[in-house]
Amino acid sequence: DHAPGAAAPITVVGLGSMGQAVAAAFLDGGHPTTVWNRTAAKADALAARGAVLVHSPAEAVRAGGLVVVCVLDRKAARDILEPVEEQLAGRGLLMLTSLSPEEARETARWATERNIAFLGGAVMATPDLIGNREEASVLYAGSREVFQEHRSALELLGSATYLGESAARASLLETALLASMYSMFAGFYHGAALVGTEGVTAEEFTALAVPWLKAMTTFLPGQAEFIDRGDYTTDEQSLEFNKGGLDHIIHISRSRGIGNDVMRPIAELIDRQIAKGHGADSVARLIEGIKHPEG
Ligand code: FVH
Repeated sequence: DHAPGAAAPITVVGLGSMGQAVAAAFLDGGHPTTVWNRTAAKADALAARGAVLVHSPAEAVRAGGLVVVCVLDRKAARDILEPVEEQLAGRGLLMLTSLSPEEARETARWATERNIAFLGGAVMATPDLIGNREEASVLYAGSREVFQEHRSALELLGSATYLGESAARASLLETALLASMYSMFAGFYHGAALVGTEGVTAEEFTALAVPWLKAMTTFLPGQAEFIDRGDYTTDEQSLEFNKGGLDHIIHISRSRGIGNDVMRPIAELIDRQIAKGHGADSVARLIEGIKHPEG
């Protein structure tokens, strides 16, 4: 529904802080962009830059092209989309609203039953980073056709990674990346608290922590190999070896009045695997304790 070679029309439904950034990136990339928001005033700046403001979700869907939904949550998205499901049939729908893996799977099923091609997107960025391909990334899962057809538009938002047709994947991978991030931050806070007992500032600590943590990430591919093989046999640093390190951190922290709430769960995971007789295995075996929690 657009001239060959011309940028495809895109409709953005939901102009909160993320939806506005997304619509602006499409506009900047030359896409004819139609927008709708429950509170119309949030479209003013976009309309001044050339977006077409419409006054109902039905008009927004009728505008043609890819329909991008970026409202608060699943319920808001459903309340907007269900009344216009007939107009959406045969169209591509990109959901940038955060969904749980189960919600994404259910929404994809709902869409498929109505002949709507569903693509879920998990935005790994804040609105101010949208458009920055170095720092913003979006994970996509669901309709391969929608991803391929609109890939160049999607790359206007940030780097675009397609994870396959299982719609739950974008949300699940996002959750896993956030889990890795939070535990890294928590370890950093523990370290900063510890050095603080000697008057070292968090800023000084950061100057050492950043290159250290970067260097440590080079071990992740090797850890992944153990995990994917399911064989943790190693002649390098074993669980027993790492137990010594963890016990040392816990002891020094305690002696300086620092809490061990971050470190203790790691020590407990190590202890459990050693108690099961795996002390000579790689520390990557800790994943077994995470996959099979006790109690
Ligand atoms: N902002 C971020 O950093 C994160 C990054 C990761 C992904 N999230 C998700 O993106 C979705 C939208 O987030 P947002 O930051 O744009 O959220 P708000 O600025 O609060 O805007 C919310 C929009 O949703 C509209 N809305 C809410 N309820 C309804 C409803 N019942 N019917 C119609 N629209 C509704 C709201 O409209 P209005 O209040 O302006 O009228 C805004 O357009 C979200 O899933 C994040 O988890 C962003």
